[in-house]
Amino acid sequence: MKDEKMTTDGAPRIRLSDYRPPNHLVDAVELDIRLEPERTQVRSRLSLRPNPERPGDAPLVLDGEDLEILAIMLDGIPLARSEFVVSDRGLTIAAVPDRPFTLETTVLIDPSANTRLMGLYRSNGVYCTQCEAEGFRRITFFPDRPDVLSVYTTRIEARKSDAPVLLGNGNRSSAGDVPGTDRHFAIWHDPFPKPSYLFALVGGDLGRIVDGFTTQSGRQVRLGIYVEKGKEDRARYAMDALKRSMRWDEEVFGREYDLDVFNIVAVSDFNMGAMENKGLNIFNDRYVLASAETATDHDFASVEAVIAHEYFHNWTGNRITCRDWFQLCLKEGLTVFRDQEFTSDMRSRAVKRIQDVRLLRSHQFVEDSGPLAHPVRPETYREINNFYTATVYEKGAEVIRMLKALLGPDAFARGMNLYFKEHDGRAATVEDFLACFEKASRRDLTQFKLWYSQAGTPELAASVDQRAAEGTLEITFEQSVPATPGQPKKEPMVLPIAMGLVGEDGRDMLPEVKCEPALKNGVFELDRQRATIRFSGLKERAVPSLLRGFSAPVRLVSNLGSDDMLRLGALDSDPFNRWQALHAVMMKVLLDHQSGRSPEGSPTTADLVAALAQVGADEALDPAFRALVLSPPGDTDLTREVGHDVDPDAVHHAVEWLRELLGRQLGSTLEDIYRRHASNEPYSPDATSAAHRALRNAVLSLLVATGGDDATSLAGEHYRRADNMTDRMAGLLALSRLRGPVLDEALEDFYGRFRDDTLVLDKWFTVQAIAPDEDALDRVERLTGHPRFAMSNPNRVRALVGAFASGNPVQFNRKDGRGYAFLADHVLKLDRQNPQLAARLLSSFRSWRVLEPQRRELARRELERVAGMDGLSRDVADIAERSLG
Ligand code: 0A1
Ligand code: ZN
Repeated sequence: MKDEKMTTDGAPRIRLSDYRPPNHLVDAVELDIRLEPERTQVRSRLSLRPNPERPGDAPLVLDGEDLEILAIMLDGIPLARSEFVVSDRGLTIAAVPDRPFTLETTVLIDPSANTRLMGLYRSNGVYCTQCEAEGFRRITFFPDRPDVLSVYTTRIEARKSDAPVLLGNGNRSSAGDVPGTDRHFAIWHDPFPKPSYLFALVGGDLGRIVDGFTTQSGRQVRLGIYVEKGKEDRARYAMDALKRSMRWDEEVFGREYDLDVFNIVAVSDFNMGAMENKGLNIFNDRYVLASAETATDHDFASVEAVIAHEYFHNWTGNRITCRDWFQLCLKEGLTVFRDQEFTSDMRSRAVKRIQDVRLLRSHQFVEDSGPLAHPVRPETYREINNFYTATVYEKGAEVIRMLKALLGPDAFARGMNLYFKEHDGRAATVEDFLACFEKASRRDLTQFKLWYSQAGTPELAASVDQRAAEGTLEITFEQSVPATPGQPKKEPMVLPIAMGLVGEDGRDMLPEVKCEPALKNGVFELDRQRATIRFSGLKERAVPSLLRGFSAPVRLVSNLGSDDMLRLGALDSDPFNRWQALHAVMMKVLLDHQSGRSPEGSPTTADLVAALAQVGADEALDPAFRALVLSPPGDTDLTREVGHDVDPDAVHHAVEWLRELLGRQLGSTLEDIYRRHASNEPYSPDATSAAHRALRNAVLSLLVATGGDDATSLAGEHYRRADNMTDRMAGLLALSRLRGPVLDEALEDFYGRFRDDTLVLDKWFTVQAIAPDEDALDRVERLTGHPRFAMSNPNRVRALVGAFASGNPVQFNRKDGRGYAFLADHVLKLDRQNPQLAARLLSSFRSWRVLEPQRRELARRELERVAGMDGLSRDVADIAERSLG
């Protein structure tokens, strides 16, 4: 394969403000693809016409990469060499008719050599495609940009023995044998105009399960999930999740499926989670395959969420797509919001919110405060692959959530319906989207739009002044948005602050008091830098519960003391804030420990332990919620809170100290919970059963933090008795913290059971990569030489190298800098093969600037070493340069 050797200096910087409509539109695409492992032939016939929005003499510009040209014909006549220009980026034909015309091209591509996993490639002998964002140009010449929507007809041909299954977008219109050969074909027609990034095909020898779905208007849809043969049973949960997603989208968003077929294919080599190609979703198999023996509860929940996410894209992304890649959040933020809502309805809303906020803080807040910070809608990029980020996805979803909070559910629903109605079949922008909500709510969203353009996590300071004798309480809010790369100065944003007042017995006092200005649905809108809200007529001391449900993605700092926080932890009717308050007190205790104060015997620590015991043991509460409460902050949480000159050893030490203290001081409560929540029932992945396991396993993790022989025998027993992967992994993780021969035995046992199961073996690699002991790096280096380790499989690389770099902060940030050098070496090695994955790994350096000076210097050197290499991919060069910038 020809590698694209280009540094970012050579790559154009693409700007949102430079957007121009395409010179030509493509009404129809007919493809004829003859699959061969090394020489696949792609013939394409494009029905083109000049775009009325562009000047008449504009040249035809088609993207194309790594294509070997066999023929080019315009309106049926072969073009002479002098009539077109080919570069390593595409094909330009200067003189084309000023009326509709056809262009036929024939090219050869090599799927077996495609290690980037973009375009057409082979994974485990299966032909599959990945075209988002710019992969279609690696299949044929095309205006490979999302604002060119076309109707596709695809003929796929392959040797029958190689690829008995042939799948494409849309509905299958015909299929048959190619007479006189060992080959067969299938023709797929997709009636919905779509951009090229949603094109897909699959050819392979796959097993499948089938099912059906009747839509709300009574149409029958055939559902198929294709997996490696022998793994069909493991796809049943995904099928169930798919049907529930289809029903939910009808009931909640009024969206019905539109084709006769919906297929999902699981492949084992995939750069991301999954892809929403029209009618033919292609998945990383880890988000399809799940069984009690091989998948944890967390894996089951991820399968459900990713199946839903990709399915929901059919409306938010496919029927309405993005005008250009700057609008990525238009489909991603909205679709994440939709999948979060789906999970909230399927499982526990409060638990889902807490999990999402934890993820937002540990990924997006970290990204937003470092050198890779960018707005939800970036304004410039060099490599779009590097913008599939927590900011675009997760903060993008938060923006939609705030929109709903500000407009209320009815106006939000009206805005969504208007968007579906007005933009169906089109490529839209964030402006188009917001205009629908302005119309539906009659509200000006100009200031709200800053959420799309200003990077950085706003800080919200709340100063509470309570005068009990006068029965008043005032809260002064002040916001500030930190400077981020390229954005030194920020405007005040509009922040929806959901709040309540919690009385001594826990009741909500809002209805009994006067409030100025009045709250709208319990929400105070802060739309300037500083504002005060005043409550009067309070008959008793109240504790304000601020930012309920995490109503805005900000860092809240308040002057409430630990006593008030513990009251919220015990009594707040908002479960998110209950969790948040207890978490905040744990964080305070950790920070005290960090700064050399000794909180072991402090009243705050004693009260915290009592509060955790009470919530932990409260059988009236959802066990999944209790599990979250009993999961103290980790290294990444504390690092974020410390914020500068971080010593990862000290951070780790503090985190371990608190876990050990809780394990010891909550001992009997924890043992009691551990016993009560044991189950004799056979495994079921449903949310209720999973909640009990989550609680028991959170308790196990604290109990073993005390160390010693008792801990080892408890963890060993837990591992041995496990009859499902959730408990087995919890036991193994607990043992991995304790080290010793029991762990070695368990690792050997695990390997013996699952040595032939790639997905499960990833867990075995990860457990060893994230154990925080001193030997971690040596072990990880050794494991890169293990016969089952392969740089060509992205899941495996993420499971070992990625897990070490992002899941083992204390050992990755070793004082001697060896962790950094290890990562840089692997990034460079991988870059020659799979730049997208290499760039993702490199972004593990995203918070190097918060480290103490010695480590900061070591990290900088490694980043500079990477940045200075010749022949870097655009993906890696872009991350390296921005990280240093
Ligand atoms: N649109 C997909 C994400 C995705 C993006 C790029 C890919 O290229 C390898 C693959 C998938 C989603 O949001 O699920
Ligand atoms: Zn998506």
